[in-house]
Amino acid sequence: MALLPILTAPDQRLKTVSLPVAQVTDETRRLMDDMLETMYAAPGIGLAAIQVGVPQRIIVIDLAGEGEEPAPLYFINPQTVQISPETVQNEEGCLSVPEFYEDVERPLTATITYLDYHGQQQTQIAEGLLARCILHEMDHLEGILFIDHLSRLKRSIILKKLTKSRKLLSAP
Ligand code: K1U
Ligand code: ZN
Repeated sequence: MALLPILTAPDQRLKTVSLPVAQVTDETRRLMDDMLETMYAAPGIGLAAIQVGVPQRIIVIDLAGEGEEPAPLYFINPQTVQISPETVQNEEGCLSVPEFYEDVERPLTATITYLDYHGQQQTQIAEGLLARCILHEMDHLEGILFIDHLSRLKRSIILKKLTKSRKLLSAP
């Protein structure tokens, strides 16, 4: 397994619309294993393949808390079949927007279909944090970041700060 570098905004590759996976192969599984290791190391609770520069419709998630058994979830080619009209506002972060946390309004529940680790068709009915995390990661597959749900002013302040800290990090 390998740790992969995570792209950070305003990297334009994060705006890519990812492509469906044609077939779930050992290579797909190796990528998902590496994504999971990268996500645990960050640490985070979710990761989309585009965040490690791979424009494929692949998501990994693990909501297990510290001291709990790992509970990895793998979603390939996820598709929303139902979202609740009821929405909730809650704080989100993103490994591609490091150190910023903001409230985002999202549906309370979501039902999705997807292919699992073995390429089998599955359905997930998600609520609360799992629904939020799945919808956040599915946004990544469309090239959308959580800051795109904020006001233009808030987004531009965050992007300016990220650009500044990136310049400071790359300065000799
Ligand atoms: O970058 C990402 O897409 C991952 C992101 C997922 C997410 C978080 C919160 C709401 C929706 C989606 C993160 O994992 S940010 C880090 C984080 O939330 C966290 C880190 C360590 C422990 C617990 C949470
Ligand atoms: Zn994210």
